[in-house]
Amino acid sequence: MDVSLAVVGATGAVGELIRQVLVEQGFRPKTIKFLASEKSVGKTVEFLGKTHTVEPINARAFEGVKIVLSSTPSSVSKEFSPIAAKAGAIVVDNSSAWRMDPDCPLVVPEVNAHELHNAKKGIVANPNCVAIPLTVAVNPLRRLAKVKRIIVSTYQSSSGKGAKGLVDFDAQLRAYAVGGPVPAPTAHRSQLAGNVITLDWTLDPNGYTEEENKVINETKKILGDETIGVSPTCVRVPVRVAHSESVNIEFESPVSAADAKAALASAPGVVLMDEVAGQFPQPIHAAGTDHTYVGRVRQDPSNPNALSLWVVADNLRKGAATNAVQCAVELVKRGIVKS
Ligand code: 11C
Repeated sequence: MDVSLAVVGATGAVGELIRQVLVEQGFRPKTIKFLASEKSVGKTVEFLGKTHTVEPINARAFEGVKIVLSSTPSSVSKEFSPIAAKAGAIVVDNSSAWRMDPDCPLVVPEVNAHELHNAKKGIVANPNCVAIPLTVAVNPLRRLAKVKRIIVSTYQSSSGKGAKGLVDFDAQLRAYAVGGPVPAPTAHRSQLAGNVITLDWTLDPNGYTEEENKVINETKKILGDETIGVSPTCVRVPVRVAHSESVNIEFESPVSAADAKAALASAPGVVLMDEVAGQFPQPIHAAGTDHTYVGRVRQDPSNPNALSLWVVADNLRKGAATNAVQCAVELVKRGIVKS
């Protein structure tokens, strides 16, 4: 992978993991630079045995860079991703700023890598961490029958709020564990220790949270099918890392659980954990890995055309950093980015 890279938002939870995943995936860039907001400029990070000083995000920093892996708040991305693209780079952008822009593909490589060829603005959007494993799990089933509707309830970990979510949750857990007064939440919208929160995101005018609306819109865009109904309920649960999803898929015609399991067993990115009695995916399996674990595949007793399943993936890895690095690898493999 003889291309020059920049990692933007290099000191955030996802930025740190992008650096780690690049190494794990054997990505050996020609050059690499690490950029971050003013408060992190001057810090140092290690990459492949070399120490790099974190540089500020500005137009000059993108000169000669071919791929930018960016994980910043949307406001930063709106300003700097077009600047990086104008300087000649393709930006793989983990924020939600560009996801629904028709000129920016929203890519999960196992599902729609071909869309990488359509980055008209030089920006590839990295999807939401619920939509990524959901589409990895649903896509292989689409060759069995057309998907009509997906009902998904999520069990999302604290780290969806980034490092600040974990700081908040850990402080609450420590107090909760010894029966002490639990400190007021600082990142989550309510106490998470010993609790679940369904309004841990901004509520949009349609009565769904911002997170739920992302799941609706992004799932349709990634699957390339606006006709699929998506009905989500997003919930934060007291887990540090890895999001779980209870998924009910209604097809246009009957699909057996056996056929679904066979399709999932050979699907890219999927680990089917449903073959041994009593085995089922859990966040403790998924955390720290790049797989989408699928289990509890079963017929819906109320609808012969529907199946239920349980999906778990590391939200910081497959739900963010790993997916972005996989996009970068595909950009090079497909010759979209050349050294
Ligand atoms: C959460 N999924 O768990 C969110 C975080 O669309 O990139 C990621 C938000 C996004 O809170």
